[in-house]
Amino acid sequence: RNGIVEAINHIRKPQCHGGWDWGITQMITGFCGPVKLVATDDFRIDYIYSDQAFSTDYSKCELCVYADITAADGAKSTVTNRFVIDRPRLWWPNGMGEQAFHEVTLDVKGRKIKKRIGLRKIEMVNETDVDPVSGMKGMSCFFRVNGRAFFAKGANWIPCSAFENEQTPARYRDLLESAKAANMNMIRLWGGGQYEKDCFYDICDELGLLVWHDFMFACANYPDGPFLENVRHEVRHQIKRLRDHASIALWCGDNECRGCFRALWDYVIADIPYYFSRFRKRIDLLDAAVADYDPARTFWPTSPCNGPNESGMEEKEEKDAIKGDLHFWGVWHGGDPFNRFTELRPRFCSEFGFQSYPSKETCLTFCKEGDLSLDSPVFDHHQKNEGGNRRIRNTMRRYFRDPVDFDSMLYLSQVQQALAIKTAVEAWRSLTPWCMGTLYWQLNDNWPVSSWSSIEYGGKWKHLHYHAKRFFEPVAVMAVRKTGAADLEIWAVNDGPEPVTRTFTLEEWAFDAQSPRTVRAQREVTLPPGRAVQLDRVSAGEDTNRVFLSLSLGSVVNDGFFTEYKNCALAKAKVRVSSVVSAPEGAFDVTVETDRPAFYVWLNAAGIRGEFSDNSFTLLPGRPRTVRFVPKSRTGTLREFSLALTVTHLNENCRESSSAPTEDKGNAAALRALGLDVSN
Ligand code: BMA
Repeated sequence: RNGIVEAINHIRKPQCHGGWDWGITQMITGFCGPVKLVATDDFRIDYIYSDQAFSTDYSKCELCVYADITAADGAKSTVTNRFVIDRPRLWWPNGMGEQAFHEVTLDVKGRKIKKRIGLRKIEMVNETDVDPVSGMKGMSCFFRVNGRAFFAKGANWIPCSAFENEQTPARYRDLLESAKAANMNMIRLWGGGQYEKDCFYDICDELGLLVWHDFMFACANYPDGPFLENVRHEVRHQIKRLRDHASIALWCGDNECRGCFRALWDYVIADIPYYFSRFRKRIDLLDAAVADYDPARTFWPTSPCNGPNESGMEEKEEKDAIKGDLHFWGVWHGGDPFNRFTELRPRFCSEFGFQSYPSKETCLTFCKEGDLSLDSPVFDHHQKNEGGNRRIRNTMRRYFRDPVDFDSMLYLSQVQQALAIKTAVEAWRSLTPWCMGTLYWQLNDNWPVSSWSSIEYGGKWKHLHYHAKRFFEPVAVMAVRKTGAADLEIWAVNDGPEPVTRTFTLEEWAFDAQSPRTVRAQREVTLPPGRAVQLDRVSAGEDTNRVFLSLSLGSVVNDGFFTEYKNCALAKAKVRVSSVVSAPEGAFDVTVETDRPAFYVWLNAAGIRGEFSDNSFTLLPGRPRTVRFVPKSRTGTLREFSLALTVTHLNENCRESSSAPTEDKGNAAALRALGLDVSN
């Protein structure tokens, strides 16, 4: 659990070293990163940083570069130079344009230092408004880059390894490239971890991944007094060190330090005004540091909060989803069903998550075959959230029939995690532009563990990561099933700056069919930029457990279910790999086909590092799919790859039910005939 090491909040080191609900307790101590002792009788360059100011149409940028210099006798000075850049090439986040850089060279007495700078203006927009649904006063929470508002799509980042020597540039690059490959444009650097190594920010700049940057405080009650004096030096250094990274979107005071007051400590509840005033002192100090050392960036007091003023830092309740950022843990910690996500109207959800197990390959890095059981001590040791395994298992009963064996348990846990997060993101993207951000918890792990991550320790993508790639597509189509509704709402969203026209197709399929039962719609639709549009509303009538919808919008596909999978009469599909051929650069093209609709079709090349271009998808009869496997390390032969390749799908992993599905339509029709309500 969090904070096993008592009073870790009094030590300025990554707070998760003291234990976290996904992390090993590992109080490593010592220098972090390279250490140099440099002798000089001349001077030292402490920091180089810059300010950017744009003309209203972005045709001019005034760049002011500063260098803080300390002479050998200790005298300090700041050297300044000003440049005006006409028609600057701008830096944009992933999916919005290029990541252009300018090189700044500082030359002091022949000692040259080069720095790469991205020119761009980033703003956090907080304007009061009224929720058209509840009539309550809300406050927007979205980012604008170079004058363009955009939907933030991404995940939370924790340290990429619990072991300092494993935090290699290759590991950073692999994880961040995976984030970009999943159409993300923002990463939240979470406050219980560490101010990251330079390579993290360099890669984020290069890939166009914006960083919501917490200061490193999390889920604790921090001291005031001399402790804060120490903090002042820390944040001054970090801000000056990092502020020139184009990727940093804002500075945030901490993770959940305000939110924890009631949740964690009785002694705090007994005197909230006192503890709030202490919290406030730290937040004020951080606020002032940002104003002094990086005035162009927004300071966000704590995540989550309603906004950047004192009243915004009141305790956040669920009704406050309509103001500022939100951490929503009703699903998972609260045990709520997945469609609870559809009941909220968040402006920017910066945390929400659902756990799964790692793949068998990753489990076998810490477990023997014989210990592959939820109750074995070693497997349980790699689950740090109390009751986590129970919650995964109980949730499975809500949505799926029993897994057939332990491998299926691992598979289903990843499928249900993907389903949970997909439900949330699609519902919230359908609220665009009311909602303008979803950052799920969490991108990565810091050791092999059962957790909320979409990428396993070692880099392997879980089902969720493939779904993220699809649910974060810039132009997306989705079926939203709201709590209590029998109908599916079909929505489309276009994140780009221009309207787009695509062919929208809506087919209804029976689970045992070989072709669609009906094509309910097929038409050209034009989607305006930055606003979700409802395309249809579909009811399955009496057939909720016999049919599903297949949606497509141009090349983007999705599907819609009217009820839980366990209620559906899924067919015994025969999915087979029909061909494997070598592709350029050591890749392989794999074609799969099926005789009946198959869901969460999962390709795996055990023991070969690499990812498929798509995976965990729906496969329809008569529509073979070809996906490319790109290896990440040594390329195997076609034979080796083919031997390692396996394919499975949902129905193969669930126990068949000999009884009728639980929502028996014959029965429901009979009840309806008697005039009884069958909706519950
Ligand atoms: C969030 C995070 C972490 C934690 C996660 C899952 O609130 O900020 O503290 O790991 O929940 O419990």
